[in-house]
Amino acid sequence: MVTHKTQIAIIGGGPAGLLLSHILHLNGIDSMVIERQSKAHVKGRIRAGVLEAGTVQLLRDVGLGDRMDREGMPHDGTSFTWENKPSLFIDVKKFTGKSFMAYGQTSITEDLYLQRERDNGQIICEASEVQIHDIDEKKPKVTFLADGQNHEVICDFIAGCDGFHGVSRQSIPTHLQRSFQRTYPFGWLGIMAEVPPYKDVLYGYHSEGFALASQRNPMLSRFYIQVDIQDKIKDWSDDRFWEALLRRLPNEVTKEIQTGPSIEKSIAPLRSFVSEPMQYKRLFLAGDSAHVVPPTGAKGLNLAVSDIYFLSRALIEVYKNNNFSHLENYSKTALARIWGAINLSWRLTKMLHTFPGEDPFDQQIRQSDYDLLLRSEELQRSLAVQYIGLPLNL
Ligand code: FAS
Ligand code: PHB
Repeated sequence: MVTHKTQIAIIGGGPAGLLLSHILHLNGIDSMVIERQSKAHVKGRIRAGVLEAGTVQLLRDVGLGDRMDREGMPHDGTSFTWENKPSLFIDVKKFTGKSFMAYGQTSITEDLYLQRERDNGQIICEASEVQIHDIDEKKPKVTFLADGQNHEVICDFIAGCDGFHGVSRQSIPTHLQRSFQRTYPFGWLGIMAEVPPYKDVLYGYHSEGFALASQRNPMLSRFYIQVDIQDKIKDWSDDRFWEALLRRLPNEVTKEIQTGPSIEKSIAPLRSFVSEPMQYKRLFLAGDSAHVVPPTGAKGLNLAVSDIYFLSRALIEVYKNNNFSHLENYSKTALARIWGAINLSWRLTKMLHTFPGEDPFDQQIRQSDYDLLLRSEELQRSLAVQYIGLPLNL
């Protein structure tokens, strides 16, 4: 048994785990990240693309903004289109004074790994059989297998940043847990193409299905279309994808879209999920280990960041001032912001997707949601405030 000692054991080396490790390091607090996959696998994941104003500011504040500010694409608003109706630009800058940034989670993960390596951060990759022990003791423990050896990490606290399929959430006694879930009867087929992107982040409703135009940099586009939950990648050639996407968007948009061969293609399922509480004794959950949102509101990664803002602030208070108040209220504080994002993501998903088996009443309600947005600047303001993200220092 190889024994390690640290202050915070972090399970999961995705954006939540790495960002927590980095912020703790900046505040002189020692941590060890234990990641199941290889570094290449984690860095190769293609996921989120839109950063809320609070996320952008936090990354700058902790010294991770340089590449984002060089390569990211700032936006003052987001576009909506609707079959046979006028398009709508939600002017987030006008309503909130803030902008959001198109900058891929892939790049953020690369930036985080690079920074942790520069700071000699302890990151154990390709760890298996990760287990949590003694979370109700003063010195909880994480054990795992790596390089053919058994390891134990003796620590003060454990951060469960291991995503929806991780082990951390299961370590909270089931009789204390409450979970809330909605699974959606469709998926998102996403492609990456090395072509100049459409100018806006654009959400499109069409009776054939939802479509989204996004971007990563001036020569890298990201597009999605709603597909049947049973669909497989092999069902979708590039040509079929582009034809479906262009059918679902109005001519004033499609004439600006450049198509090209996909360099990545994947289908993601959509679900809304929250598990409460996000803490038990010396275990604290953050990011997708505690909650998952459909990507329609671009909230998943941003919620992971706000969880880490709250959790790192709480742990720093404990070590610097022996003050446990933020830590004791971590779950309550994080959940208040999480449910706001769950709400927005669910509403936009309901409004912008066709649901199998829905009746004409459902369709009329969906159309009226959009018609009200078109007519009401107050509703547009409300959407802008939620889309840009509530301030982190609530
Ligand atoms: P992550 O899942 O990113 O990281 C968890 C880490 O823990 C992983 O590296 C995993 O390998 C590791 N792990 C798991 N089990 C472990 C164990 N037992 N031991 C050790 N390590 C373990 N969000 C958006 O905002 N926009 C999008 O378009 C979008 N698209 C997405 C597409 C897909 C297919 C998925 C799955 C998610 C998408 N998301 C999107 C949400 C996504 O970006 C998450 O919100 C974000 O990755 C959350 O970060 P983490 O909480 O760090 O979880
Ligand atoms: C993306 O760029 O991947 C993206 C943008 C907006 C969303 C979801 C995903 O709502």
